[in-house]
Amino acid sequence: MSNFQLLISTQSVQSPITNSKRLALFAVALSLLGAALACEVSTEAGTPGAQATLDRLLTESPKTPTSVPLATFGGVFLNPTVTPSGLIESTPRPLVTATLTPILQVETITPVTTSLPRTDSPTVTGAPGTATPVRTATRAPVIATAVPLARPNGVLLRAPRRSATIDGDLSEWGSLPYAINAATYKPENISGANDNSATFGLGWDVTYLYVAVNVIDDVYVQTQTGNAIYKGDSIEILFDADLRGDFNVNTLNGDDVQLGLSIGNPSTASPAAQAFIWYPSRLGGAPGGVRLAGKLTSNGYTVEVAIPWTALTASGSANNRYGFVISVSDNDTPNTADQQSLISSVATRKLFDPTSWGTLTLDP
Ligand SMILES: [Ca+2]
Ligand SMILES: [Ca+2]
Ligand SMILES: [Ca+2]
Repeated sequence: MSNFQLLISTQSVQSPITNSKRLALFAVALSLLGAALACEVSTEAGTPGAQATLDRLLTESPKTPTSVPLATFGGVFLNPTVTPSGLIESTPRPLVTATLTPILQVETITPVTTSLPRTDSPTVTGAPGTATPVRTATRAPVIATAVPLARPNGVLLRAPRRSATIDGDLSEWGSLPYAINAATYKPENISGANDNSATFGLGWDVTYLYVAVNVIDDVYVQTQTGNAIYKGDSIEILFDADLRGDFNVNTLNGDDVQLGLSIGNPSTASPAAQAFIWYPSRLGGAPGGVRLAGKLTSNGYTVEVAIPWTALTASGSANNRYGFVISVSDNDTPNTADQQSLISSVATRKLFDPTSWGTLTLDP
């Protein structure tokens, strides 16, 4: 056996080695020694190979971690590394290397769009003013029929639709509604109501205008005929057939009639009862168709007459209106012809001015 020299010295290690490492190196040396002895025993040339292995082990450049077998130590994998001095040094390697990447939880707050409370602008309303009234055209109502006319003289005389028995008896007339008591000629000759006053009533049908007169007269005198009957006790009617057309005409024309009525001498019929038209001249004289009667009474006399509308240049229709005045002449001097006074249904009566007359209407 040749010289065998195991040089294991801690002084040969330049860097400090821990005790555990020394134990490991020592175990490795023992195994190498065993191998050398085995080689020495079996072959002469075995010693240089062991020494070379040991030298190589001690001087070889550090292995890469992957070329060094891993060994466990205390349940911890050792990752042996070779230090620059040639010593193998293990450093514990953790089983799990957790790399905790901090997670930034960025809360993304999505802005919630919420509707703001609605703010309604106050509605501008007009000041509580007063509405301007809208002017609308208002047409005057159209009157289909003419406005009824009435002259402003006396009351409106109404003739009901009726007939009469022309006999001088006024009993069928009842109370006569209208008065004749306005002195229109020589009022100084009128001593009172018993001297000359009267009441009268009217009626009409399609043929006649009916008139009933009750005269209060203290002395009945009538000796005249024709156009002179107005000089005895008698009746006069002024009739305007065209009231509308002549409403403002103050002179006589063709439709204005002056008609006289005399009962004559009712006891002897001499003179006889008669009618006479003075105006218009074309109609002058005794009108045809007049029915006339009268009676003496205890305080005067009666006159009952039916006058044809034709004698009045008019016609009988409901609501017709005419100018109308009735008057009474008085003569109290027997056997004379004298108009001593005149009373009328309207005080305004003037023979030649129709606008001074009253108004007659024919009731339906
Ligand atoms: Ca009669
Ligand atoms: Ca008289
Ligand atoms: Ca008389």
